[in-house]
Amino acid sequence: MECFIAGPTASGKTVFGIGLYEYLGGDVKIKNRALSLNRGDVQTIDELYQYMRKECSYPKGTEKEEVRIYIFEKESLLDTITIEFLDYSGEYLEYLPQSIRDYDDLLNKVELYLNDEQLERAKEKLLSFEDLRKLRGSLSVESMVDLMKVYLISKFFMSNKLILLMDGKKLSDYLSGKDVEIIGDIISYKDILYNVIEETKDNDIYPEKEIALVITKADLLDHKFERETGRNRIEDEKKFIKWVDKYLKKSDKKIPAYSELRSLSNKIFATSVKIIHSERRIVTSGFKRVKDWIESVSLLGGRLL
Ligand SMILES: Nc1nc2c(ncn2[C@@H]2O[C@H](COP(=O)(O)OP(=O)(O)OP(=O)(O)O)[C@@H](O)[C@H]2O)c(=O)[nH]1
Ligand SMILES: [Mg+2]
Repeated sequence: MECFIAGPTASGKTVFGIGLYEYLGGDVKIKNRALSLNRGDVQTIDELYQYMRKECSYPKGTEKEEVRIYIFEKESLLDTITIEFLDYSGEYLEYLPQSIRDYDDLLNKVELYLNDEQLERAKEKLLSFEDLRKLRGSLSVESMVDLMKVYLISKFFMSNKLILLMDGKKLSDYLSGKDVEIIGDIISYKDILYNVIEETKDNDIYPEKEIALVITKADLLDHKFERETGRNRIEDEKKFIKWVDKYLKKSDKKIPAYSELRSLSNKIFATSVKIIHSERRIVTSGFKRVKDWIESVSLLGGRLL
């Protein structure tokens, strides 16, 4: 099974990826690799995870202009689950619907850099991590960005499972009337999925897809949720999801594109990866504590994957 995690800048991709990594960890052997398209070495998910355990803080955000890809794999007797995500600080998602519609123009721009096989794959929207790994180093920044779009579109087309992150911070700001950025993100997702579904429905090279929405940083909504309902998000996750759903579908804060997005998605979850501070210091030791940070990612892991 191939999963792809998508999310706008700072939506929590890295932290969520680390949470899933931890969830899949344990005794299972995990392959993990990372690729930076415009720098030398880059930390793997495992290194970021170890950093988080040791330092008890979130890993640094992706620097401007930097593009990294993380991939990790869990093998079991039944299946190999591959999880992949792209870390970047630009707004790729926003332009993606247009890039899907004008895909031929995009192909024209990168054609020059690809060998025949890679070009075939790019045409079919099946460009992979391995392709990018081989192409790295031979590209200018501009063509790298174009190639990234081809790769990103490919992931939307070829993954079995798409995990779309909705930033809980933006959601919280929206519900308290401070910001409307979340609307743009929801519209982008909806537009991307419409395009992908339209193009893949009569085409059997692409797998059927399961689409999961995940509200990240859900702890930032805890206060509002508890005040309004008297409930606790972790104890009552279903109620929490319903509460968010109702806001975005029915209240005066509703976002029309959200209803459309929900109708295209199979499931919705909420997660948080919270650093636990003890009274005087940040707790730094022990696996159990790490588990606590990623409580709700672990909880949903079994159902998400
Ligand atoms: N409260 C809270 N904050 C979070 C959580 N997850 C992430 N954050 C915060 O959001 C920041 C960004 O998270 P990342 O996982 O780096 O997000 P990203 O999408 O990978 O960001 P870029 O790669 O920089 O675009 C973190 O540094 C934290 O400050 C969470 O579950 N709860
Ligand atoms: Mg990141």
